[in-house]
Amino acid sequence: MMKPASLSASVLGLAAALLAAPAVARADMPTFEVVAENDRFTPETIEVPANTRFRLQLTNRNVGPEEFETSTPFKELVVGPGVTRSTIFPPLKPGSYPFFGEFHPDTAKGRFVAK
Ligand SMILES: [Cu+2]
Repeated sequence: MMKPASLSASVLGLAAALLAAPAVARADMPTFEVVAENDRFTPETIEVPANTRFRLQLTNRNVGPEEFETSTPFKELVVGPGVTRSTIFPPLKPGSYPFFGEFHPDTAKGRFVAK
């Protein structure tokens, strides 16, 4: 039987491990940065690892808001001017996945290429 002191130490250790785990997962997740500027996205082609969750981080340097959107998988990310936000994409099979800016559909276009 554990003494109370060692019991609470192991509970604390477990709590610390549970708290640490998501931070490690976040740090390990590949992150791709995109900038919206002059109503376009840079870069326009983003190579991502296939079958791997990844984070998209979007910084909006347009004068107005932008909405980053993909149809497959369906994702929307609305970002106000001067703001950076991120969203997580599910694992993608190898292929090309277009994205566009819903507020500037004629100019803000690009694609993820999963390899
Ligand atoms: Cu939308």
